[in-house]
Amino acid sequence: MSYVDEVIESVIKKNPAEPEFHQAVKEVLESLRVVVEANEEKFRKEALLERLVEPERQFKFRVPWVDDKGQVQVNTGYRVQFNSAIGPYKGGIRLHPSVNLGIIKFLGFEQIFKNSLTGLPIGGGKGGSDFDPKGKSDREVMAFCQSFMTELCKYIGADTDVPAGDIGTGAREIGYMFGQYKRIRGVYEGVLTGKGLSYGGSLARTEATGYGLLYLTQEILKLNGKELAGKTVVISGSGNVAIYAAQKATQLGAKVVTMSDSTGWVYDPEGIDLAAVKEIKEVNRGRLSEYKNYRPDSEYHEGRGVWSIKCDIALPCATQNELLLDDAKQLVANGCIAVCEGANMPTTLEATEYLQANGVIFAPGKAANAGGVATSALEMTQNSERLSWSFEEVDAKLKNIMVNIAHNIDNAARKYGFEGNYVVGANIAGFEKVVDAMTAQGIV
Ligand code: NDP
Ligand code: 2IT
Repeated sequence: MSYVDEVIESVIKKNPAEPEFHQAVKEVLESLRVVVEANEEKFRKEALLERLVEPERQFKFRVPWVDDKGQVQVNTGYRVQFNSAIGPYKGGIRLHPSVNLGIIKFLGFEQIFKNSLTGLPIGGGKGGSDFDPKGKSDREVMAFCQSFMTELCKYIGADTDVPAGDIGTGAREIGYMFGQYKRIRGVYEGVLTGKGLSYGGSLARTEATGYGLLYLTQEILKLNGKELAGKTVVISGSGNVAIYAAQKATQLGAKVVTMSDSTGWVYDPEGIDLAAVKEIKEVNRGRLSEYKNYRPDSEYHEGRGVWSIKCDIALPCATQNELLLDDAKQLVANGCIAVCEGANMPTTLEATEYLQANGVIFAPGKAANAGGVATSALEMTQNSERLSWSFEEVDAKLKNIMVNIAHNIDNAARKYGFEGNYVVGANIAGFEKVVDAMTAQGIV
C-alpha cells in the first residue's frame, strides 16, 4: 500500500466518528501524492505525514454559565493547536450547536495549509464550542464567553496561540473574550484578532475574508482569460464572509442574485440589496425571511436551493458540505464557469471532482478564503508595533496577498503537471513551506 493510503487508513482507524476530519485529510493527502511519492523514503522514515495529521496538542473543557432564568447551562469548549512549524497557532473560534472535536480538527488541519499560503508566519489551530449564540441575550453571550475564556486563557497568548472569529463568533463575542483574557492574565496584548477598532482591531478585518475571496476570484478568472465584471453570482450564507463577498462582487461589477441562511434563501434577480441584508443580519440578528419586507419582488424559499439558480460564478460562504454532487451537476448544466469557496470545505469531494471534470474553475477555501486570516496576521503585526494602519493600506496588502496566492497555486499546479487544478496547487504550495520548516526543526 502506498504511504499516502496507509496514513489515510490509519487516520480513519485512530479517529473514528470524525468524518469531516477524514474528508479534509483525504483531500489534502490525495493531492500531495505526487510530492510524497517523490520523497517517499525520507518522509516515511521521518513519519512526516503521521506527524502532520496528529495535532501537537488539543484541549477539551467544561464551559458552565448561567442563563437569564438562573438555570446553569453546560457547554463543551475545544482548542486544537495543530501545527506551529511556521508560527504561533492561528485560527478562529466556532460557536455552533454542531461543533464537535472532529469539526474543530478538520478546520485546524485546513488552517495549517491556508495560513502557510498567506506567506505570513502563522501556524494552524482552531477552537470552538457547541454553544449556540442564536436567540441568546447579550448577557447570556457574555456569560458564556467569560466562562469559555476563563479556561482558554491558560493555553493562548499573543506569541503562542491567537484565536479569532468564525461561525457564530463576531465582534461582540471577541470583545467579551478579550475583556476576560485581559482581566485574568493582566496583559494587554494582541491575543485575539477581529477586535473592535477602539481596542486594537484592524481596519478591513471585518471585510477581509469576503473581499479577499473576490480578489482571488478575479485573479483566477484573469489567469483563465475571463473577467468578473458583468457576471451573475450566486452566494450562500448571509454572515460575515457572505456579506462582504457580496459587497466586493458588486463593487467589481458583478451581480449577486442569491443569499441564504440556515432556514432559507432569497433570490433577487435585480441584485441583492445589501443594506437590507446588513440590517436584518448584522443589526437585528434576524432571519432572511424578512428580506421580502424590503424587496417585495424578491423570492424567499425555505430550505436550501441557491445552487439551482442560473449563474456564472458560485461562491459558497456558509458552512461545510453545503454544495453536493447534485448541486454541482445543476451548476454545470446551468453554465457556471467558476466555484470559489468562501467557507471552509463547503464542497464535498464528489462535487469538487465533478466540477473539475466538467471544466469549472474551482478555487478551494484554503486559498480562496485566506484573506481573513491573512488580515488577522496583519492585525497581529499592528498590535506588536502598537500602530494602526489605514483601511487603504490594509486593503492593498490584502489584495496583494490574494493575487500572490492565485499565482502561487496556479504555478504549483503547473509545476507538478496538474495545470488548472487549484486543489492540487493549493495543497502543494501550502505543504511545501510547512514541510520545510518541520524538517528543519527536527523530530518535534
Ligand atoms: P457567520 O456566523 O457570520 O455566518 C454564517 C452563515 O452561514 C450564516 O448565514 C448562517 O446562517 C449560515 N450557516 C451556518 N451554519 C449553517 C448550517 N449548518 N447550515 C446552513 N447555513 C448555515 O460565519 P462566517 O461568515 O464567519 O463563516 C462562514 C464560513 O466561512 C465558515 O465556513 C467559516 O469557517 C468560513 N470562514 C470564515 C472566516 C472569517 O473570517 N469569519 C475566514 C475564513 C473562512 P444563520 O444566520 O441562520 O446562522
Ligand atoms: O477559517 C478561518 O480562516 C477563520 N475563521 C479566520 C481565522 C483567523 O485567525 O482570522
